[in-house]
Amino acid sequence: MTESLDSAGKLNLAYWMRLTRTLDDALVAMWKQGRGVGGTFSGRGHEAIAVGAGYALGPDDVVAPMHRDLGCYLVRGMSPERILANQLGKEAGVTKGRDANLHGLGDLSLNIIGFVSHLPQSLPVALGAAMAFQYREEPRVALTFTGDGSSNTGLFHETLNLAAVQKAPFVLVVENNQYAYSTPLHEQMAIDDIVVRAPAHGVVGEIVDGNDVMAVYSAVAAAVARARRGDGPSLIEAKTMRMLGHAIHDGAEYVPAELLEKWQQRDPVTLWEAALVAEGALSEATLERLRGECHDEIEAAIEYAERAPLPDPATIGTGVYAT
Ligand SMILES: Cc1ncc(C[n+]2csc(CCOP(=O)(O)OP(=O)(O)O)c2C)c(N)n1
Ligand SMILES: [Mg+2]
Repeated sequence: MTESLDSAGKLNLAYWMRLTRTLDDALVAMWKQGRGVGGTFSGRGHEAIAVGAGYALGPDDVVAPMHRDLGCYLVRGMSPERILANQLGKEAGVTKGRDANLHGLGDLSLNIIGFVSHLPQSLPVALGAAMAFQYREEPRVALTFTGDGSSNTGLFHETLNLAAVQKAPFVLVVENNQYAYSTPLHEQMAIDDIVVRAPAHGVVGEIVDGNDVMAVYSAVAAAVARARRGDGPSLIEAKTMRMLGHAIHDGAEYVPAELLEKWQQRDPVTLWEAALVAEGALSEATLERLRGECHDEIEAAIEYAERAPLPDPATIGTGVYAT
């Protein structure tokens, strides 16, 4: 992957981010209308991180997304139909109706490792994949994400340490969205930038504007290239803001309104669309068409998922570990 993009690539980023926002909005609306089954975690505000990082990977690279990375699932090839069917507990969903959530949205045929609820368990799993690639001498990279809150755990440090010692082809994107559930950043840690934890372990670290998709893409593409060259792991701290509650049942009254207003001015989806319009790469008419296409695509996927059958109750014990 190169670290810059031609105009088609830039438009692709706009498409994936708009599709992500449209699906995210639909999931939130459906939950509020009582049409959703499972827990719904909005990734509003995280679109540039999820899409930019996912887009920077090569086809054979592996990714382990977390709960705000809807855009990463989409950009790596998981269809809105399957995601929606999963959310509605349908047989056609990724987990065949076993987990109506973003949890478990793994599909190794797409090189996507499923997400489990326990944080940050994706870190050692992705590092294991990276070490396997290294051992087999395959030119592949493993990328995963973690939150600011999750970066305070022992597993975060153990993973970075081992990744550095092994010089593993591993990229960690920290989604610093200012909150872990209701706990603001400075009640969780006594540092301003999580990136300082990278050099402490011998890992290359960089801060990026998590609301600027091109910045995320470029930094991740450079980290992926470095990992593929055999130059070891990187940590990218992408600073952003969680624009809704932790999950949709959480109204986030504890977040100061001014903070949300400040970040709303830098909404990652509209920021990128405006940048493309300003540089003449996108006309207002094309932008309207793109938004319409995303809307129609998601509406069709909702219709499909709502009509799709539930799993056969006789299969309830299949594919689960405890029955
Ligand atoms: C081991 C573990 N403890 C607690 C939880 C419950 N929990 C889920 S998300 C979350 C907050 C995570 O915050 P952060 O890492 O900043 O990610 P964000 O949700 O902000 O994207 C908590 C405490 C969990 N999933 N796993
Ligand atoms: Mg957080």
